[in-house]
Amino acid sequence: MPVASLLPFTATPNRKSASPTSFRLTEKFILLLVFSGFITLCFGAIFFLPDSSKLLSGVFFRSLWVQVSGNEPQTAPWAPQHKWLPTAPGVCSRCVCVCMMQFSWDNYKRYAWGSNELRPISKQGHSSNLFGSLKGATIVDALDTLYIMEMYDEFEAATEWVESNLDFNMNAEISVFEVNIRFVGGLLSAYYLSGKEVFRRKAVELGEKLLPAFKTPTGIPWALLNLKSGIGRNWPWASGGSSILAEYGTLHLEFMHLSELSGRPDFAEKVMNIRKVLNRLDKPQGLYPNYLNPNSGQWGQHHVSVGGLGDSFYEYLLKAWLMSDKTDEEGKKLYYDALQAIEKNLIRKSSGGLTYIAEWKGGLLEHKMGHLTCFAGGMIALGADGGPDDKTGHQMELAAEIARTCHESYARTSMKLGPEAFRFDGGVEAIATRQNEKYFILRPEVIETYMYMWRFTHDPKYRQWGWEAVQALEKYCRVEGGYSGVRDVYANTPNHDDVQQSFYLAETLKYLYLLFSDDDHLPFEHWVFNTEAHPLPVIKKQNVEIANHLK
Ligand code: DMJ
Repeated sequence: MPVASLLPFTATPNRKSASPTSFRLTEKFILLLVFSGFITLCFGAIFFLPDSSKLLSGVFFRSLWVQVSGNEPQTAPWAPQHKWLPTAPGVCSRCVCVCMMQFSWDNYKRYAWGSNELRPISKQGHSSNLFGSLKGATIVDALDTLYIMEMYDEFEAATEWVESNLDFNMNAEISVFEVNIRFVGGLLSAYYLSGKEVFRRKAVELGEKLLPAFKTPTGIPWALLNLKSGIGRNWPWASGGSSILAEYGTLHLEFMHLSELSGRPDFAEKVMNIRKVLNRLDKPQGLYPNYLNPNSGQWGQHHVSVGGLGDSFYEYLLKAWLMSDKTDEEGKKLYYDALQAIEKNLIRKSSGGLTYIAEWKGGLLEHKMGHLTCFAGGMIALGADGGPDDKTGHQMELAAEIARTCHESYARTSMKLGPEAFRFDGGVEAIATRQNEKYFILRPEVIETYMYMWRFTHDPKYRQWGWEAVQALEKYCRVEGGYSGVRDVYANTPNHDDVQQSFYLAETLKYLYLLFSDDDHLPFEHWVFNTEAHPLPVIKKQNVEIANHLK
């Protein structure tokens, strides 16, 4: 409706009795009134709307944006000493995380909808060979983050895409591990959070497609699987045709839930058999080598790591116990025994007082810690109060020391973002020395540890460190078309890798959001996060007892 038609009759230009001047004044005055009324209404709406809707409104959104990113120096100059701390009045840190999610999502939607990931510089879709011709990794990985952040319109659009486009009937060779943690995990969480049947159905359908991977003489699954033919194989680079510990050891949580949701015991049987095979083997110094041959059931090369190739195996032992409502005693024992061996053989303190987790190669230590290894601070904190011999205090200290070391790996770079790996030899501490270890690809592990440490200690430094990461992400990773990794965190200006990883939306932004949220947001008594940060509910003891009773 044109504004003129809203004006009272006295102000219309056709009224002859009014002098031209008085007429112009009256019209201006009324226009001004209408306009200011409109503005007042908008602001009113912003304050009366629920928090999440406020965030998504352009007005609120932009001012936060300027505070965080400092991309408009003329209005709010960003400087390291700037006091935009999470606790500062007027700054809602978790709102900023929603803004970041909105920006990542909108750009993915605009330039790469349906592709696995976004290339934010070239503004097009991207896919790695981990997913074969499977599509939509970012959509499935982001579903629960959208839901948790109350971005319901976006969640609906993602749900529609899953309903109409997510298809597993294709001649595609995929990574069993990656598809399990991102797709099966993402669908399961979306189901448990929203109750939408489509997610349960798709998760079970995809789980069934993964079952042929277990057709090996030992039942230790292949790393790669053709979804159509059901033929599997291992990565050609893996020691003597071995399967990888962090891959076959990171199926447990999702497969237990697939059995729960489908009533089919075979999912659970497959992952319980992995434990049986491992239990039969000798472990050098109580450690688990990263390579295991699925044909012979023997270890490959003796390389042990709590980072890449090993990491989430340990995480899933602990979480299997927690997710079973602490009934899985075997998972518990395996975790605490493994942690004891890790402490004895891999954990060291540098001369500068930084605790780190080294890697072990045939009995020799490599004094290097990966960004991936930094998740261990969170894991150790999560398991600290369940272990034998009342080691809670000791394990919390260890977790805090690892968090501090990982923070140092960020603090000692120009960009205040951590390198892929950092070393404690050759006169350096917590610094990457090799060019090919200086990159940052939007990984979550350090923020994940801050989130766990915050929940367990409420020490404000963890939120402070998380906020530093937010500022660094805004300053160096945010580009016009989304967020990108950087090739060298020690450089002064970013050289972008042009990939917005799906785990940035699934994990990094979710953990940041949870770091700045209250503890009753996905409380740990009820939820366990899979290794891609997809929350899965604890399977309550009484439900299991009822189910057993009904058999
Ligand atoms: C994620 O896909 C998962 O966290 C996995 O366990 C290891 N690495 C990436 C993110 O860095």
